[in-house]
Amino acid sequence: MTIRLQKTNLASSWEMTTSNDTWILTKNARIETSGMPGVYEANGIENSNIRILGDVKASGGGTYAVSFHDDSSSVYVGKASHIDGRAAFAGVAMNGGGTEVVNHGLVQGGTIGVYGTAWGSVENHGTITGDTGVYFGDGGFEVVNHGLIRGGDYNAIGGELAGSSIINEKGGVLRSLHEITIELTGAGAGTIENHGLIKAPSGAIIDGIGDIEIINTGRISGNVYMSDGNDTFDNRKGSMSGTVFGGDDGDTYYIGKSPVKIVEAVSEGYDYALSTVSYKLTANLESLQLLGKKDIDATGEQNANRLIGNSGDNVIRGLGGSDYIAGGAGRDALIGGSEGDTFHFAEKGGRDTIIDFEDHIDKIRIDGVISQSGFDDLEISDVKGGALIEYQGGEIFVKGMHAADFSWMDDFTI
Ligand SMILES: [Ca+2]
Ligand SMILES: [Ca+2]
Ligand SMILES: [Ca+2]
Ligand SMILES: [Ca+2]
Repeated sequence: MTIRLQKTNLASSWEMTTSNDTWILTKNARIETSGMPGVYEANGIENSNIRILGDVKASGGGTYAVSFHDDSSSVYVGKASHIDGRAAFAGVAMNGGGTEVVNHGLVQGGTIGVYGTAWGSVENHGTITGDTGVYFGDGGFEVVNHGLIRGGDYNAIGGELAGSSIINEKGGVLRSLHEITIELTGAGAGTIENHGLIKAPSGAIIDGIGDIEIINTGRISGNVYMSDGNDTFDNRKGSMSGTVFGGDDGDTYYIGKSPVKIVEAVSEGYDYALSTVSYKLTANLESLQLLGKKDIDATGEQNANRLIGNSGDNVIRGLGGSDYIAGGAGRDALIGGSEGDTFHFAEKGGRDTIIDFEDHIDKIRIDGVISQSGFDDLEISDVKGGALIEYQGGEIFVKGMHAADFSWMDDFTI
């Protein structure tokens, strides 16, 4: 490996003409070109390690300030450096897969700040701007942002979802001035982790038909559109000021202290909420599970829901629809609401209370009681205010019922 230095100013392209070498544009050197790239790798050259410590400026619609052609090359942009492609197509353009940009300075493109024709990675500690900030043509790319990536008329980050990962670290800002901040397209699965700020005038994140996983421990300001696919939105440690639209298929929401507004339409799949705080299902979410061991409450919506308590003392309300309710461990209060509900009890069920048991309409299901003979073995007795069912591992106080009211056929199910 040879180290090649460029220490003086150039008014023509600086060309990488050998593979596997390190090319350094030193701190006070400046390259300025018109109609041709400022820095570029010649055809067939690969594995170049390009370090830009000075400034590069290129102008001309189709060109780039810095471009390289083949796999496994990388560009490092120093803290004091300015790669100015504002009057060109891109600040940095990468052709081929496995390419890498590490930016500590300022990279600007007219159309795209950092442009990958295939897949690669961008690690940004400085600022990247363009009409689109960072764009990759293929999936499988990675962006890790500690600085600012800003889009103008288009996205801050755009590309294919499949196999891609975007991590916005603490202190990092992703924003678009006029468009959706992150736009991922196509099928497959990919992830966005936000520990910083994602800000948007029109929408923060949109993905297409694929399965996106969004983990937010920072702040998202703007709507999130997860569209088709089995998507996940985890907001347990973050905050969110827009609305999350789940779109079609089965979506999963992790809910924490900070409230999230969720929109699911009728017939948009079987959707799950898992919550560490008391939570009421938004319309058209189907399942709610309480997490942790705190004494928190779960409330369903007007349709059939699956409602699962945690190990604390929970109040669980099904509301309308035929709900399936399981309090789990702890002393739970269970309220089925209208229509026929099923109350499910398992081992270590604690002492639960069914507040509104409707004889012949609601059903009790106890793990291990799978036939009439098992039912006959249950201890059912009259106590003050209702009936007490004792089973292996717990007790159920059924308010307003008498022991004689219970029959295997009408009140139990397996
Ligand atoms: Ca979806
Ligand atoms: Ca649904
Ligand atoms: Ca319900
Ligand atoms: Ca419980």
